[in-house]
Amino acid sequence: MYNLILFGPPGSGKGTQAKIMQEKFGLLQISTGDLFRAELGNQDKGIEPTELGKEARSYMDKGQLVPDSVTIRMLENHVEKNPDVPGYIFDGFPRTEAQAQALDGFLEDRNETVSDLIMLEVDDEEIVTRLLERGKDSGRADDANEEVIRNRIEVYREQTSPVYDYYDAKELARKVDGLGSLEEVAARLHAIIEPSI
Ligand code: B4P
Repeated sequence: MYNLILFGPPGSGKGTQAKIMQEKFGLLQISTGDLFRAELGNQDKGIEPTELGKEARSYMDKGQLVPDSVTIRMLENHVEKNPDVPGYIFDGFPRTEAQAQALDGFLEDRNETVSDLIMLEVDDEEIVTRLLERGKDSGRADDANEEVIRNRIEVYREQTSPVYDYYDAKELARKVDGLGSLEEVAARLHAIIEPSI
């Protein structure tokens, strides 16, 4: 079982690259952001939000993190529903040290471990440019204005970046340049993970 944490600031290309890796290697992408968005409903299509979605929205729209207890439970449920895969790509999870400890404990109970954490490095101005561009047609409130995007970057620096140090202390963390074309970034990532799958 190969368990990859794809890490990095918002807009660094985690979701984009996880989809490419899922296609190429058969690993299952689990994006906590996508799982939350699936709970938010869709007003235009008359789809009501779930109770979880209502709670998540109040945090997501401001660029804040959804509380750990909600996020961890949702992640575990999703892994348990999808057991027959060669491994997982955790995309956007863990985002706090408490989530990292919960993931380690959860995997340990299944006699598994995190295999690698790879951080995509992208500077703040590139992040803002990418997310404002995506916000033009994504319909995502958290991509729609620069203030919320900069808050997400701040939350990443304060609450999420310690997760890198947590796995670095276990000698599982490494960094990859996230700038360049999708293909260039993908080639850098695949060179690291291919020998381990
Ligand atoms: P996410 O859905 O994880 O949002 P994200 O960080 O913006 O996604 P990602 O980083 O994957 O986007 P990508 O770079 O691929 O989270 C949203 C919110 O959900 C959080 O703010 C939080 O409120 C909540 N949440 C999620 N997980 C949580 C957790 N574990 N705990 C608590 N709360 C949680 O794409 C960005 C754009 O860049 C795209 O338009 C893409 O096309 C473009 N792009 C990608 N690669 C590029 C490249 N090489 N060059 C140019 N553009 C590129």
